[in-house]
Amino acid sequence: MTKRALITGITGQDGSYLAEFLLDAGYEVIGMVRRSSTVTFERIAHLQDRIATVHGDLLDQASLIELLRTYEPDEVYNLAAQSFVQTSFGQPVLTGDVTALGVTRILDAIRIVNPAIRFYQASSSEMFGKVVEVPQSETTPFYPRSPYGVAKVYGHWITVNYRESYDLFACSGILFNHESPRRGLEFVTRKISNAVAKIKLGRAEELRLGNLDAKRDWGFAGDYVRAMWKMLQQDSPDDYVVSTGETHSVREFCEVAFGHVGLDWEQYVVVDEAFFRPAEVDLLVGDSSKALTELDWSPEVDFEQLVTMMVDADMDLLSGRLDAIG
Ligand code: NAP
Ligand code: G4F
Repeated sequence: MTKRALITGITGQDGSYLAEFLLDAGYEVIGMVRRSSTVTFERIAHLQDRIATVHGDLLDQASLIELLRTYEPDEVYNLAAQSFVQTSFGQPVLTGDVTALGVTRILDAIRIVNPAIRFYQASSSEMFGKVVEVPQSETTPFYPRSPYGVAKVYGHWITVNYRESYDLFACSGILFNHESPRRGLEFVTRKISNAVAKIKLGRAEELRLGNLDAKRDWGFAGDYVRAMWKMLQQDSPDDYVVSTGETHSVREFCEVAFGHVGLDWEQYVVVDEAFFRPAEVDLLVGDSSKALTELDWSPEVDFEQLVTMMVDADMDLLSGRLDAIG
């Protein structure tokens, strides 16, 4: 029997990689998209004839119930969110409504329509925030440092609560930062790779960044969607940290990215207060040994490969060698 998956957030970075992965695994893929005045399908344009896109919104409970009734998915991957930390400081209520309460809306829709549906929640290492131990694992207490982080803590615990209250097969994947050539341009990695390509091609002269000392455990999004799927194939639902176990600063990311095209980052990067946050997450590094042992998951792309992949892709895109990041 062909399995059917519903992905919320299919137009995002992870949604596009997960859709590719599930299609290759023989799934029928339904992607939930929200109404917008322009088309936001750039990342899934190459999949359009293989997936069905249907309208719904995490802010609208009835639309979620209707989608589950109509399409009867076996698995739901909840990737939709207001996912940019900086924006969450300016739009804290919207972030809470989508990124926190949105999880309850979809969990409750599952409880009402079909409690046998398996559910994946996109939780985040941002929940660890001002970390209380290094490295961070499934047992590390949360200390979020942004409205986004606070919203994700709510999403995590409501997932656990619905699992325990209603016996739902609901998993929370605590994923550390994962990047790719499809990453949104506002996130620091893609901001750097894109600026490196522009500077190299003579289309920009400098790159303005915030805190260069922040350290992140950066992996490749294509590796991380495998872990999401594996969680839903287990005998029982659980929560897992997904990470590389290595941490690097924004400064190191700049060094490798500029160095890859023969440039010295210090000549181009300008520190700009506008990109500092009211409260910062200084250091993230994950311990994903549970995912290795129980899911047989480990990352395949390392830090250097990730940075150079992103710079190469932006060089191709900006020199017209690619029409889109597909
Ligand atoms: P992303 O590129 O920002 O994609 C977010 C997706 O959510 C987009 O498809 C967006 O649709 C959709 N969305 C936003 N508001 C919505 C709403 N009200 N109703 C329905 N859809 C809505 O994020 P990502 O990097 O792929 O991340 C996927 C998920 O993993 C997010 O929940 C994120 O918070 C979480 N996460 C990400 C990372 C990471 O490092 N990437 C790490 C840990 C957790 P539009 O295209 O219409 O805007
Ligand atoms: O790339 P970022 O914006 O990602 P951040 O805040 O770590 O959040 C991402 O990862 C989370 C997982 O931990 C996800 F849940 C979340 O959805 C998102 O995908 O910033 C990374 C670091 C921060 O410390 C930031 O202060 O880079 C620092 N930074 C320095 N200059 C900058 C900049 N970040 C951005 N976006 N832009 C800058 O100019």
